[in-house]
Amino acid sequence: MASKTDILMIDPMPESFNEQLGTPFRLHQFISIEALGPLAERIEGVTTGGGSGLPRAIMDRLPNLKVISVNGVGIDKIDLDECGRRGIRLATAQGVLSDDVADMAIGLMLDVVRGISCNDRFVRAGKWGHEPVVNSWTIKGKKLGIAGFGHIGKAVAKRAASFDMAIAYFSSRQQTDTPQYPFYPELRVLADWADVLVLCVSGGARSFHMVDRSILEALGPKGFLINVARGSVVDEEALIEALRDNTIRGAGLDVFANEPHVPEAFYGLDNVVLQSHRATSTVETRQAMGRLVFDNLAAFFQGKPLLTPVL
Ligand code: 8YV
Repeated sequence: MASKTDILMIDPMPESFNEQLGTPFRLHQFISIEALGPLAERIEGVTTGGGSGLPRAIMDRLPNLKVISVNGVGIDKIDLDECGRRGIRLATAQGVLSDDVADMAIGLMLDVVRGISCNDRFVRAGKWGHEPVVNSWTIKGKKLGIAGFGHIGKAVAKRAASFDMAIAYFSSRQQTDTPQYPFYPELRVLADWADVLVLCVSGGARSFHMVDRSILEALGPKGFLINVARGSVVDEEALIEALRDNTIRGAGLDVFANEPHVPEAFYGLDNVVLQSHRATSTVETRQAMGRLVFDNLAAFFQGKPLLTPVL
């Protein structure tokens, strides 16, 4: 009987995935570098989440690593140069999660602009009937700026169009398949134009603190920021200040710089809606992602092409 290939799981995967993946592979949950011991030599594949990636310290301990299958689309926490140097192949779960992430962006926008979570707290605190009900703002006719116009950014635009919003985008290059949306080559100019700025860019060095104090000032006191990209894209200190002093009106955040740590300063602010990096956390999408993680590994070890390759 052929021996099973050893796979290291950096993030825990659902039980159903373990059963499926466990058939042709031997799965090992990562605990710590120290705990890896002699197993490290046998690991040929890694599964990990986009938010966790594969820290270089772990990668360096896996001399026989051949393939990384990401349970997400983010590859900002994987050393691509080192993968290239060592000939390690890389696949993501691209294509199955864009709709859920776009839904989360729209949900956060509706929530913060219409004050839904804020009013939920008002009702639960028994304030209704004792204190005035505060008005929120209308979505229709507002200007939506989308930073990052890949699959997710375009899925956000498609949804927002049905709210009769004006839509424009910032991206590293103008897209040819969406001539209906104006392209802004400068984020600052888009932020100045927009009432709501949604971040859908990839993480990593190129987008680090792309949204700083000056972009928040450009967005302005009637503006809202929505982040479904990466926490690293936003200077969190600047954002906290901007929410406190009404440099912008509000924010909806699914991601943070140092997850799962969320700066406590956000907790006391009523003009921010917070989520625990769960835009792809639906039963259906997590199943589809898990399937793709498995199929990529299975394809690789059967000598077939990866389904959704990056490298
Ligand atoms: C997931 C993500 O939450 O796709 C990504 O890069 O960050 C999210 O979809 C994550 O991959 C699960 O760990």
